Amino acid sequence: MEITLDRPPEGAAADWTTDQDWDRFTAQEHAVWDILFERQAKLLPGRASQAWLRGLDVLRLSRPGIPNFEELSERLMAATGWRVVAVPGLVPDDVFFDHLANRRFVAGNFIRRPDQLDYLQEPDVFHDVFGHVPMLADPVFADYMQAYGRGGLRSLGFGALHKLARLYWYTVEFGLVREDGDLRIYGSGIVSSHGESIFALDDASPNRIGFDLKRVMRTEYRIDDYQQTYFVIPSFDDLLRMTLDTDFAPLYAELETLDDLEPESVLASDDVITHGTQAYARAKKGA
Ligand code: HBI
Ligand code: FE
Repeated sequence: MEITLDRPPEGAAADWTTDQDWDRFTAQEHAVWDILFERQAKLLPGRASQAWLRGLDVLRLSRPGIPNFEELSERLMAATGWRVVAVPGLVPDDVFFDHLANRRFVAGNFIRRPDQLDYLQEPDVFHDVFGHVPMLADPVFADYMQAYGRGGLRSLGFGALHKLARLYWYTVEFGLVREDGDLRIYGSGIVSSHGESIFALDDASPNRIGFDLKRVMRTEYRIDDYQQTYFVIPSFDDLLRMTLDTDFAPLYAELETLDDLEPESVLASDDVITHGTQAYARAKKGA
């Protein structure tokens, strides 16, 4: 796990938000955004979900470069009632969930360096805004994110955050959806990564398995490399309905009695779309 401070740093409010101070970004920082944006905007038609592609329009602001959150929030607010607020970096779980429950998405107030175009662990403004915000312009997904925030706050009372965090990971961050029979990307961690946008759909290495809430919440994940398993939802309506219709208290109790599963595991009960070779993960381990 990343290290998170337990109180807001100097200059941040009690809810950890800060002024985006957009004028402070340098021409080089805006150029990093533009390079990443162009590369991904070219790659994603035909790969990203229709909902994400439609939502990309909210990012077409009056100027190129890192979006100004005030202008962005105005557009997002008109679409779904969400806002984007700036934070210095990772914020504590309860703070994060409280923002989501109130339809505020927290976005990192910094951008990766030009030598980090392909990989960085901390969520920067490119991951947070390019990856997440287009999906927040979709009314159904916007409601799912708010429901997740409310559920997250409740999960803290059950000591079940690490199980619920797997749901976020395998949907919001690394989810695939079936559209017109094909697999499409909607997870922000995939759409904001050039390499994983190709790997997640085309590579023979990872498993692709039909989404099942209990199964997903048993499954560990890796934060340091491409995923070994992707879970596929039938639609965003189904995802929202599954989470709203589930009583999580008994589910958490049941999960306590079940073993956690390795990221690459495949069960006899799984709806297997691709049984991955895991060649990529094995090569990495041997390297
Ligand atoms: N903070 N800035 C930021 N961004 C996140 O995605 C985030 C966070 N704090 C906690 C957190 N995510 C986790 O609780 C979720 O991944 C479940
Ligand atoms: Fe993210």
